[in-house]
Amino acid sequence: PAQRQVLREEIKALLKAKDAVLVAHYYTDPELQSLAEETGGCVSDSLEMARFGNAHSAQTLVVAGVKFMGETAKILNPEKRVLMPTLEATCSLDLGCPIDDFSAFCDAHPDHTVVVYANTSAAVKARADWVVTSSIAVDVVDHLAGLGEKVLWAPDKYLGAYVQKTTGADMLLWDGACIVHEEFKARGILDLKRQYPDAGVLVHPESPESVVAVADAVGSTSQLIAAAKDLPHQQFIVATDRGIFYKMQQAAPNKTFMAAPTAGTGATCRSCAHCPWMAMNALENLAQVLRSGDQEVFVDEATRVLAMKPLQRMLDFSA
Ligand code: CIZ
Ligand code: SF4
Repeated sequence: PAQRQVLREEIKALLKAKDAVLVAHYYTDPELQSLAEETGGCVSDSLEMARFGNAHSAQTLVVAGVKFMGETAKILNPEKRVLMPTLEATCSLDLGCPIDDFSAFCDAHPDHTVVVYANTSAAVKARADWVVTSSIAVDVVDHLAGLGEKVLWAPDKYLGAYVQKTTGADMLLWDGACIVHEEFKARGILDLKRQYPDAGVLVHPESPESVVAVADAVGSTSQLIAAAKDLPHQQFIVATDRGIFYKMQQAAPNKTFMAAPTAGTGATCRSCAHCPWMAMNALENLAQVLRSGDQEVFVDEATRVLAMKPLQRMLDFSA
């Protein structure tokens, strides 16, 4: 603990010395979330991370999260330096949607408006008409459906199915999934509810439809934190990354939170309610990247200019 404190103090001094601000996702380690809070950075979902980094005056953005979040920061802030604790942290949705296959899919359906989730590479965003996060996916697709547009959606098939069901839009879905949310099981949640009959169930729509069906609230990370505070329940079963418990506990200090059950439990479960890529962010590599300045994010300029358009559309829509 004394050593952690020394490391924290070193990071704080480095952030100041390098004119850098720490932007951390809800799914990162509480150690990083609290450090971002203490140093005037932010802890949030990917939409707010993008907004915060864009508005902040610091010349260096340090993004604790996964690769697409660092790329988004760079696309929006080409003049700033964007560092990540490790460039190795990626996402199964990004990995499952390679640009060549995706581009061919778009070419095959030229009459569709292309809407991609923020959890994609810069190259995939560059091919899209719209970028959305889970907090505004329903609103954007509802808007497009109202204009009579057909939607090609990528990459998360569960979030896509949820948006389709909620809006009634005409949607073609890419076959991708988040390895964390895909593992939650409705049967396990119902079993746990028999033990805690008064518990509310909070579900992120990257989860399978059967899990969404047993929810008391369905929404993005920010929306689930708000629900934890606003719903009358004193206990919650939570179907999203357990990194979120840090902020949920802050929002509702007297309530208790349990991770929703997954199929595989114990040491063999690589992604039980915690993203293995988010988990790559730590105090040690954060300090290291601030000392060395390596692990810098670059996006080639032609891609960046193209990806900027659908991203800006998202920010303008949700402003
Ligand atoms: O699952 C993720 O990576 C999420 C929820 C990202 C985000 O939009 O904050
Ligand atoms: Fe990707 Fe899922 Fe990890 Fe989010 S939690 S970064 S969607 S693998």
